[in-house]
Amino acid sequence: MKPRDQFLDNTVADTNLGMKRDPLHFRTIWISDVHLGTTGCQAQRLLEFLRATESDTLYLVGDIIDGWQLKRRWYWEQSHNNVVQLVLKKAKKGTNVVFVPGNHDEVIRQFIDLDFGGIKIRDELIHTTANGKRMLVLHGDRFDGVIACAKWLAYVGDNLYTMILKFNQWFNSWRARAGLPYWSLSQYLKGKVKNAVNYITSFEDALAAEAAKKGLDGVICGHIHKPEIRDINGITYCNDGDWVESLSALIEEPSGELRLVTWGEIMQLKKASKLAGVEDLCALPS
Ligand SMILES: [Mn+2]
Repeated sequence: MKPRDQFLDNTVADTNLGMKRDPLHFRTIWISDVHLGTTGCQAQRLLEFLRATESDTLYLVGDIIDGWQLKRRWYWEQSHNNVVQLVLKKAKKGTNVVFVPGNHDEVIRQFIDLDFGGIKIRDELIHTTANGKRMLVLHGDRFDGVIACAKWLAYVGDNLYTMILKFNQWFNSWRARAGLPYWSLSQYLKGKVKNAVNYITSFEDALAAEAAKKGLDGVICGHIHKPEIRDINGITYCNDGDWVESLSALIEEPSGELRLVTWGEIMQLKKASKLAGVEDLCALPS
């Protein structure tokens, strides 16, 4: 290659270093089940994820703040504040932030169709992907038999779940010290317990059926803390997971392709892009 050609080549490469080519810029990001206000919430890891990523639209698909647990015991760390501040900052800087409340933040449901600090509070809605797929976006608790029938039963389950999560955190800090990778006990248990498997399957089927009934291509939800993308009778079922155990999000590529990402994967991508000289896309909240 002649020196002049090489120069031209570099120029092209430089102009391509914009946001669109960065692997951490997505068309859309969906997160849910953050459970701010609980000890199980992994706010620090969520902060790292939100700082490393950018999107045109950010959907908060419910159970972001855990009003149920906060009502019983006030628990709020600085990192929980930082998450709220960073989301507000993203909204201010031009990210289209949409909050679809869930059952744990149902108090926010009274504010549906209002906007707060640039964050749109909305009920179930339809998202159209870049390749024209129409996806129903909702938290999903409406299809949860236990919660629809008896709220107290859900509370009991909630307490047991909190205990498992506490054990999980202790267990994983031990694993980290032993040099072992993160491993979710509750995810493991969910896969083992037959009832839980049955419940998850019927939840997924119910949500896919709802999307089919509305004549849509798919559904995007949260609620059951089980990240997933799969085809159910021609309907694309997506669950963005959670930030207490699986540390996952659903993303839409500029092409419209939907895929699940984890905190670990994003941290690796960030490391790789830093090596290539790309700075943090969103600075620390002050
Ligand atoms: Mn929920």
